[in-house]
Amino acid sequence: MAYENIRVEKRDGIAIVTIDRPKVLNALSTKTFHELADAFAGLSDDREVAAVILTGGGEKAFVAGADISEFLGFTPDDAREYGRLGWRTMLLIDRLGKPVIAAINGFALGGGLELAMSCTFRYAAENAKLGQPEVKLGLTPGFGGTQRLTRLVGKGRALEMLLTGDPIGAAEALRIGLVNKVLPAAELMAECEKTAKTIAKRGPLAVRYCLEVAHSGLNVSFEEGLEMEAGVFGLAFATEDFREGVTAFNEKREARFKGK
Ligand code: CO8
Repeated sequence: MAYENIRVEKRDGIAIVTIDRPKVLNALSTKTFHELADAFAGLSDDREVAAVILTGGGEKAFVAGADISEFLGFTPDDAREYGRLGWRTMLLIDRLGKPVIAAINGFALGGGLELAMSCTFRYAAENAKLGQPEVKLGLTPGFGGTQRLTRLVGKGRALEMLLTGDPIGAAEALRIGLVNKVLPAAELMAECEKTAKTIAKRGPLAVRYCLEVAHSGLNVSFEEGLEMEAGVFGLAFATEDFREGVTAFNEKREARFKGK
């Protein structure tokens, strides 16, 4: 599939996906969602890619939300299908089986913040503004915002953002745990790449198991979560990567993992 609204670059075991419609602050049109879904399905199966960075084109925005220009033409059915396309794409990113780092290089509003929250974790530029402004449009978040924000920052802080619709700055996002790091804009991508490359050096299966258990463990009791962890711990012992990791440690060298 040839892309019009996104760019995908691959180098050194990582992929960089850029939503590239800077004229409309990278707003998420139906076509953009289809392209993102296609790209991430491909990255999920791509054994050369260990980690992904997701960012926005231009200097101003990560993503300023769903593409509002499409809304007034939507029938209720269209709106439901658009909503489904959005949350399914974000769930695909959330459950990719490899880490996706959001590089928030400006506005992350509405669907843009929901997209960033569907990533594994987030680094932000100092100029970033993050918010769920849907109530200002007489709408609710439609791509998981009410669920992911409450889980990430707690119910009280999430509801303050959801009900006022007002954005917060990068420093406040860091303080409440919505982003993991704040960097000068010029250093954001380099820092994301550094972290992505660090993860790319780790055992790919172990990374995937960590992601799986962290996700599934949130939906079960603590004890069941511990059982799941024990399950993948046992599974790791059946991998070549585990033998290589321990052998490399004993031989005081870097491990060469194969993802087997
Ligand atoms: N959709 C479409 N176009 C947009 C969007 C958007 N979300 N955001 C900005 N643009 C366009 C502007 O219309 C403008 O276009 P033009 O130059 O043709 O007038 C261009 O991008 C530049 O924007 P501004 O001139 O407004 O730039 P400013 O720096 O003055 O302001 C803001 C930047 C504050 C980000 C401002 O653009 C803004 O408020 N944007 C809208 C933010 C917003 O409300 N986002 C949430 C949208 S709703 C959503 O994401 C979830 C809906 C739930 C989906 C449910 C599915 C059924």
